[in-house]
Amino acid sequence: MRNARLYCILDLGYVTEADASATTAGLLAGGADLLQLRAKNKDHATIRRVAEMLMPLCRAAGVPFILNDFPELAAELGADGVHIGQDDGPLADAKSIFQSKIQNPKSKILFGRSTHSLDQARAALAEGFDYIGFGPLFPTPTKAGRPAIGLGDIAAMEREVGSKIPAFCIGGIKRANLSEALAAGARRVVIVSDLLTAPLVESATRAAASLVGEHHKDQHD
Ligand code: TZP
Ligand code: MG
Repeated sequence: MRNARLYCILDLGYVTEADASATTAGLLAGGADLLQLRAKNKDHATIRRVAEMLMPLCRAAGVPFILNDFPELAAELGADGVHIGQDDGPLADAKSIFQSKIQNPKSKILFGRSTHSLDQARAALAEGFDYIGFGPLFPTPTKAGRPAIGLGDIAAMEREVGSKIPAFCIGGIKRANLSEALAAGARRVVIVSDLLTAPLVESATRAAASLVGEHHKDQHD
């Protein structure tokens, strides 16, 4: 997690249940460092079924499996983490929901928070989240209605928050504009639709992973 650069999301808005395993295999083979299942407007039975297909792939690849939105279900499934948004309540509530359902107590579960401003990023750090998402940097159809925040606050966010916990820039990032985000100071990114809609998911992911990795080498950190 500490060295994670590329966070990929299997979003059922882009990928059918039938394609979920093959697409996830492509993301993992291409170099995803974290994998989230995001399934807006899907019932728990569907989410559970898909998670149970993806988790063994993630385990085999040594990549943490994070569930979006549902701490209770994440605990029941034995996920490695849960990601919640600004409207999903405090971290303490998510933790206690998780704890009440956990089957096999494990030493470490990751709790991530979506943030949409520098202030929200600071607040998530202060609250004790393990990592944050920061964005959307660019307009994105994946989170329709959420305005882009631009690139101007990335450097300050990285300095204040990203130096303490992993901070993943997100939203409208594509291979084509990734270098802009990196040049603005992003050190870790989430890329969703650009990879999920690529004709060759694995090579698209590998290209994105190598851009983030190369930039890092240049920065000597
Ligand atoms: N949270 C902030 S922007 C976003 C999420 C889930 C969507 C990212 O998807 P894409 O397709 O990479 O813009
Ligand atoms: Mg949510």
